[in-house]
Amino acid sequence: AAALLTACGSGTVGQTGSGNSAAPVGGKKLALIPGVQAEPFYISLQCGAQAEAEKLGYELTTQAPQKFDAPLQTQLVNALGANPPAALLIAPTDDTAMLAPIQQVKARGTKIVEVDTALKDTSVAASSISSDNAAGGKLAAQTMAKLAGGKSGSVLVLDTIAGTSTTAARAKGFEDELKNTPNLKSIGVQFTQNEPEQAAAKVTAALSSTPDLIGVFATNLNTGEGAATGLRNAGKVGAVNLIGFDASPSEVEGLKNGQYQALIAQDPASIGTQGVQQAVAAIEGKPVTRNLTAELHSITKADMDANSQYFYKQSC
Ligand code: T6T
Repeated sequence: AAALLTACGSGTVGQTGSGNSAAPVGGKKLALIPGVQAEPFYISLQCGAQAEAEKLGYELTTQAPQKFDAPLQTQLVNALGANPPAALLIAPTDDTAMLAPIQQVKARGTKIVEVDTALKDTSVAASSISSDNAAGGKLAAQTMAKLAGGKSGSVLVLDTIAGTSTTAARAKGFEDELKNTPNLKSIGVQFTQNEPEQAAAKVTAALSSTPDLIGVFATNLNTGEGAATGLRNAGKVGAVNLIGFDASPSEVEGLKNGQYQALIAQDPASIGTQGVQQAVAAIEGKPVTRNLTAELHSITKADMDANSQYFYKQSC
């Protein structure tokens, strides 16, 4: 786990208009609480945030839960405690369950910036920065249609945990767009709890219940890794098209060796950079943009070398 956050009550930051009544808090301290620790998407996001914080003269401390799990993340939010940071950048692991703990931090004067995922309640954060996840799902469906090349068949969508705003938007964007390709039919969205083993088991089950399975859309890194395992175990690599989201080192390796036919890569470093910029603007009373997006890129084996700048990092 990352180092514990330390508090600094000596700052002279100004209050800005988001309704906080508490005294200015946190000095030049920013806290980042990603969705899960030791995971290339959030590591890359942290790298972007760290570099920008240093540039702007702020100190960023990161602490991430061991699992993508709302109770574990709540403990970290609560641990910000009586000495909260000037701003909290957070990827809420549940769009509803994380509302109360985040609101408590906000009530002490901390500015809230959502990075990657978001709460359903849009009144809490000063700013939200994410990929356009619905557009990412749409891009995945268009890529799936291209890969099928007019062939008919069924498609499975693997989501993570109900209440994860990002993957839900990807699944919905995919399903909505797939309706424009009459030869492809979705057999529905299945949840994996963000566990590769569950994703592998869902693929195994779908292969036996749906003989015309032609494609799988895995809405994030873990679901993709599990789906690849499921296809490998059944000897279906390449016969069933697998489109993954994200571009972790293992997914990139999988694209290279034919386990994935395409990846939709996000730009997590840019989400981190923009998150810090918005947090600092909110702290310093400068104009803040409520919603910002980072770019997405569909990458196949054929163009992967030209797109290597979008691959995620394991360390900064
Ligand atoms: O896909 C990313 C992130 O955008 C999503 O919210 C959760 O899963 C990842 O971190 C990948 O594991």
